[in-house]
Amino acid sequence: MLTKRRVLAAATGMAAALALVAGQPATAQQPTVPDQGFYQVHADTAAARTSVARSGVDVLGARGDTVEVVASPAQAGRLRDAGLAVTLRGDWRAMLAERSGGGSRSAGADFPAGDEGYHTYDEMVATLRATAAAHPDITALSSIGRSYEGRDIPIIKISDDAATDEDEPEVLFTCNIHAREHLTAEMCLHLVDRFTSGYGSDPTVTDLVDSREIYVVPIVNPDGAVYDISGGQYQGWRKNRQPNPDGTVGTDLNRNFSYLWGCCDGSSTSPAAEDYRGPSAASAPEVRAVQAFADSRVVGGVQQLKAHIDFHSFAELVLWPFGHTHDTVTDGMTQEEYDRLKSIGEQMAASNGYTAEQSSTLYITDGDMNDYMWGAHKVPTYCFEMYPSEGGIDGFYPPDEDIAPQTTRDDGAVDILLRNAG
Ligand code: 0X9
Ligand code: CA
Ligand code: CA
Ligand code: CA
Ligand code: ZN
Repeated sequence: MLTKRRVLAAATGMAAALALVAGQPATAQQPTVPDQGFYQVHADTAAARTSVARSGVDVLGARGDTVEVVASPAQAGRLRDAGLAVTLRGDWRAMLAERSGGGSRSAGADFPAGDEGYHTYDEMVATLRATAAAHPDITALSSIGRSYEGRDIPIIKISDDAATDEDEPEVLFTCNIHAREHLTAEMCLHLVDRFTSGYGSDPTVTDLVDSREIYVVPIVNPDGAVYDISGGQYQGWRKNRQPNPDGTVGTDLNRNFSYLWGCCDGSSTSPAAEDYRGPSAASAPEVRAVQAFADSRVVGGVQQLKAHIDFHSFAELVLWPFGHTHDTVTDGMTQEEYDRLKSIGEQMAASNGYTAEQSSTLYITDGDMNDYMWGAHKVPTYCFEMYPSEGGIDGFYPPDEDIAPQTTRDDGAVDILLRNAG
């Protein structure tokens, strides 16, 4: 696999560089444990995966029995002391640099050379404007609010007679809440393209646009997404860019939502952690914007949103709530509700070939968007972890040639959700 080759190349390059610094041939060098290592951890129960997530490491992805993490030598040692099998796969920084073409980049603030097919934040805004101009009757472009650094968070509505709030099931798609998950922004832009350019020619698209009100937020975390491609290489950034009092930066937006925020040891209180929940529920402006939008769709006491997907990467999973508990039936979830969420989740996974499970089966989280959408608003909601199924650094940065096949792959699943809405 390309992934393995890249990992090896990065690890070898690192050893050689260290050897040069030491003035010795690479062969004389003992393997050096990187400051930030990329590791695979064997964790074959949800409890073990949750304890990995809680250990302070940066969880890149988890699927089956393997959790991929970035860890310091001390963190890796603590995981080993806890009895877990931990395998070093490479130097995270070196792998990021290698994936970014060794620092060479295209002009301006674009993605690294070779990946220009991805949309920057500015390109995303321009694309939405062009789409709205080309399809004025079936689109309405606005913003749900501003990021910490003041960027608009655009939302586009797609429906027949889009300027009018009609009595049709409303469906929300959100993407790129985690900065480095750029493939998801492309997923949302693909939805926008498909449901506008296909209107009037593709019968499925036409029917769904006529009978639904589709809302798409392509980049929930614009500051993080911009930061992640700054400085000449991919940064591996996850959180937003809000400063913390201790000098670190960033809140994990997907731990900052108001429903049972911080309830269940499914997020960190440490500002440096990649899953830092923030100082208080909805302390992040990006989270407040999403929550305010969901609140705004309660019309006459009735929530108009009837379905939602929050796109993430990677692991190829369809996840349904709750994430804060392993219970199926619990406060805010009846057996009937659970069965329906599971049934539609399994139908969508059968369509795109992902694996379907309750989100807590992956690991416990609290304050994520899906628990909020269901817990606070009773909106049937899913987390899609997109391509690839595994992959270390490449997991977040698949080549731009993968955009078209991996976004169209979810068309059938998206249609299932839209048909079942309401
Ligand atoms: O941890 C997350 O926020 C999501 N995974 S990611 O690797 N994209 O960061 C998964 C959230 C789903 N909820 C639970 N697993 N409980
Ligand atoms: Ca390319
Ligand atoms: Ca309409
Ligand atoms: Ca409506
Ligand atoms: Zn994510």
